[in-house]
Amino acid sequence: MTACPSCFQHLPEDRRMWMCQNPSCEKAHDVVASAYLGGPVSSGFVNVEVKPENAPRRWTPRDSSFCGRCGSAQSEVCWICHYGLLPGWREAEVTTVAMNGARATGKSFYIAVAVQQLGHLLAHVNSSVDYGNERTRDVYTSVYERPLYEELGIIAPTPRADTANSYQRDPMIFRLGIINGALRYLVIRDVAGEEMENASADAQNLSFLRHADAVFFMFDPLQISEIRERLRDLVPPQLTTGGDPKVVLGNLLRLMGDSSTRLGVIVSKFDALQALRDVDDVDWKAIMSNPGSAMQRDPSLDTGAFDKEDSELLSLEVRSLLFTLGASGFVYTLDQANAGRGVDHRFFAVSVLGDSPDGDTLSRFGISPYRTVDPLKWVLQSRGVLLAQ
Ligand SMILES: Nc1nc2c(ncn2[C@@H]2O[C@H](COP(=O)(O)OP(=O)(O)OP(=O)(O)O)[C@@H](O)[C@H]2O)c(=O)[nH]1
Ligand SMILES: [Mg+2]
Ligand SMILES: [Zn+2]
Ligand SMILES: [Zn+2]
Repeated sequence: MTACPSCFQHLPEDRRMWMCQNPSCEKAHDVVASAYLGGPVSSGFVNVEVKPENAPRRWTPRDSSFCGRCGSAQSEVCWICHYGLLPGWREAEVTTVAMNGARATGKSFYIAVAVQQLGHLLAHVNSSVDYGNERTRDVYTSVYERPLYEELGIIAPTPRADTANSYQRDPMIFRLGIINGALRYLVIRDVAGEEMENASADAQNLSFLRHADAVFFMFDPLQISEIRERLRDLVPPQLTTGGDPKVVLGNLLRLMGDSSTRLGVIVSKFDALQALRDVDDVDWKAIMSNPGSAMQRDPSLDTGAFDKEDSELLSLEVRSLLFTLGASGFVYTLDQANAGRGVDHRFFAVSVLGDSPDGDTLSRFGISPYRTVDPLKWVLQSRGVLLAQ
């Protein structure tokens, strides 16, 4: 059983949908695909096949299908949202991750750097990261990689899904190779913080949040004015700050409903908090320079296995750090969600840069990521891609 790369729902085993992809064949407005994508979509001629009631238990659907209009070979699309599937997708194992958080919390920077770091991680399991399709190559290199690594600048704010031709309507599909006996893919969907700050609970184009294996929620410590104030002389001021994380978390939890998606709560821009070592405040100095703390280490790329003990220790430390940051209301919202049952969550700390950007250019120290792959290791282990140690 595998999931759709776009709506993240499990593809039903007993039915298939094929669609004509011939660009010169007739197309019609597709209500379902438009609702899932958040903008108008036209689709080609469709054929469907449903397992008959008297079919043998091991039913094999036909392996090809042809357009009733132009006769060309069709390709399979998701039964639910009509998004195109890559050849062989049903035989592969996919891990799905959705980003979340307010504006300017570091979601797009995270994707840019985490994908690079994932390559280093997979070397431990004798594999590597590749683009799953051309669309992913185009979007990842032009929107994420080039601005950050070549131009050493900023990534433009992610556009809302209802912006014309918004690139983030398409998931980014990465091929992780054959690991533990199966071909693995990782799909990452970015979102616009602007959209999450004002999200309505029935936004169908965000329904993938309910079905992801994990949602990564970015919490920006520089969003807290007291922290910004303390760091005024140490960290260059940011160009934008996003909305209240508690409000965005509330919107996310409404969108997720009672789903069992796990939530990685990531304190981003951790380099800024590490700069608190140098402020004239005994308490912060002590918290940020305790040599026994998991926050002082970064073993994330030492092995290809997920270190459960390190992750649990770090999670507890980051949780108490959030209290020190005055974000107790945020933490209690997680504990009390789902009518008091809480959400399955874990805390992380990452810095993708290792140092603060000055305005719209990166620090001359370049990019030295800290614990960036930790959240990915967590979700990949939950899907059996990586082992636990
Ligand atoms: N100090 C520091 N700053 C960071 C880090 N990551 C991101 N930033 C800063 O945060 C800004 C916003 O990052 P983005 O990744 O574009 O934020 P986003 O969450 O994608 O924002 P939207 O697309 O508007 O939702 C960047 O321009 C950087 O200045 C980090 O690790 N450390
Ligand atoms: Mg963004
Ligand atoms: Zn789908
Ligand atoms: Zn056709």
